[in-house]
Amino acid sequence: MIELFTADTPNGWKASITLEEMELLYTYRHIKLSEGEQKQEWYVKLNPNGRIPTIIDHDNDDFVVFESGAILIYLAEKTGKFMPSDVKGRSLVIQWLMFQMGNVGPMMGQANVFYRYAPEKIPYAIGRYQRESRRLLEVLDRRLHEHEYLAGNYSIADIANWSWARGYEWGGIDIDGLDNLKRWLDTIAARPAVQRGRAVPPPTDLGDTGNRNRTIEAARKILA
Ligand SMILES: N[C@@H](CCC(=O)N[C@@H](CS)C(=O)NCC(=O)O)C(=O)O
Repeated sequence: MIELFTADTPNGWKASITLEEMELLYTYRHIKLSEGEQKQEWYVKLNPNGRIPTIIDHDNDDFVVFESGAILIYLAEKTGKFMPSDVKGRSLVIQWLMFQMGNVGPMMGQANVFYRYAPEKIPYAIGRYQRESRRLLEVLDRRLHEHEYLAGNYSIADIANWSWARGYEWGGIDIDGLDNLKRWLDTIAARPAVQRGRAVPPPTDLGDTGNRNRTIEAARKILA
């Protein structure tokens, strides 16, 4: 049994969607980010960075994994699913996974911060992160012009990038003209396991509660 520590945010969904896609048995604990639970001593012992997600694999000597990209690779290697084992196929998946970890997540995250959450609107910062996010989504769009998925068959690289790219509107990033990206966003959104994973945990503060002010308030508490 896997135990997942998560919240209703893109990095959390990456883990819950992957667990659902792989049909792994898991339990989850919702870490209340706006209450600072991720910074409590017991949790920082599991995740030195004090962020979600984290997993404990109780079937593998209670092995702990933090950092969402590392969690996805661990689960793919454990199950043999959603990442090929040949050197080139595996490398392709890791390349597109790293593209998300090092680029799409950080830039779109900052677009959210400066466009939505910052009490002070700084046009230079908003413009910088929105332009950079758009450029990264164009990179995905070009890749998806040639390929149905990012790295061969549907893989953990798609799950990771999708979990962030789907939130373009929240960061004020327009995807006009990115038709390959739109097609891929819709195809993945329609997968039942993705829908189940997106519902873990049910939205309470940060996630898509339908109440945008509540999300902004919760995010501001974390950033303070
Ligand atoms: N690189 C980390 C980033 C994790 C991360 O930033 N998680 C956010 C939620 S999406 C978080 O826990 N934020 C709480 C905080 O900043 O205190 C990963 O991919 O696991």
